[in-house]
Amino acid sequence: MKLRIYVIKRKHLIWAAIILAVIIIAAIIIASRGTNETINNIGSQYTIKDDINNDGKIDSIIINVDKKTNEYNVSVAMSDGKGYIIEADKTIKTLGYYSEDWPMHITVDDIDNDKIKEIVIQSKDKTGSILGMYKFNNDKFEKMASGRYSIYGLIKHPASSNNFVLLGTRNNNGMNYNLFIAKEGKLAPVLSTLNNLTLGKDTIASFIEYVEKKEVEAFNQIIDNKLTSTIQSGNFEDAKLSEVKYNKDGMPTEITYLVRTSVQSKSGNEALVYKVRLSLSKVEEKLPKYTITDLNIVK
Ligand SMILES: [Ca+2]
Ligand SMILES: [Ca+2]
Repeated sequence: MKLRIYVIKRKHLIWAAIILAVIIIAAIIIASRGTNETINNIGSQYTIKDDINNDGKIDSIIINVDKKTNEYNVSVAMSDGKGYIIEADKTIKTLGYYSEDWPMHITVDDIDNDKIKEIVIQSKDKTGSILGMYKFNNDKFEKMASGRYSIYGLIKHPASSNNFVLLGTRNNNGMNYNLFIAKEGKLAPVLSTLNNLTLGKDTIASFIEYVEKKEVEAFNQIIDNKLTSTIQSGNFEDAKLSEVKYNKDGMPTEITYLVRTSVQSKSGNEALVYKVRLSLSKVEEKLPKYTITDLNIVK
C-alpha cells in the first residue's frame, strides 16, 4: 500500500515537472515575441496588424521588398477589403531600401488625436535616414510629414490637449530637434520656447557620439559608469522617443529612447538597438539636464 502511494506521488512529480517545463517554454516564447513587436523591425516581407481606420476591425500594413532593387513597398489592406498604396515623398522618391542592419521601422500612432491612426515609416535611402508620416483621410493615405529626419517621437504632454511631435535631425553640432503641435491632420511648428521640453537632446547626442567613439570625456559625466560597458562601437542609424514620464509641474523626469545602430561583425554589419533611459538630474537656468540611468540592448 505504502509503495503504491509512493508511485502515484512520483507520477505527480513528473507531471508537475512537465507542466512547469511547458509553462517556462511558453513564457520564453511569449517574452521573445513581445520584444519583436516592440522593435517592429521588418525583414523582406512583413505584415503589421492594427485597426487604422477605427472601425473596430483589424487592418493590415503590408511591407514588401523588391527582390531586384531592395526597395520597400508599403500598402494597407483595410478590413472592408479596400487596398491602399503608400506613396513615397516626391523629393525623396522612395520609402527606403532594405538592408539587414537597417531595416524599415514602422510605428502606428494616433498623432492628432482623431482616433484614426497614422503610420510613421523610418527607413534609409542611399543618402541616409528618411522618415515619412501618413494619415488616412478622404479614402486615401496623405503625407503628413516627410524628410531626412532621424528621430521621431510622439509626446502626450499633461498640460496640452494636443500632442506634440518630435522630428529630429543630426548635424555636425549634435542633434537638431523640431517640435510640432499635431492638430486636425496637420503639424504646426511650436514657436514659443518650451524650455522644459529639451527631451534630453544633448544627452542623447552625447550617447550617439560615444557609440561612434567621439567625445568620451564629456560622456562620462552624463552616464552611470557601470552602464558604459554595454555600449558597442558602431554607427548611428535612427531613433525613436518611446516614453516620457512627467512630474506634477509637467517637467519630463524620465525619457526613454530606442536608438538603432549598426555594428561590424565577422559576418558583416548587424543591427543593434539600445533602449536608453534618461532621468532628470538637475535644472540649470530653467533647462532640465538628464543623465543615462538605464541602458539595455533590445536587439
Ligand atoms: Ca479597421
Ligand atoms: Ca490620427
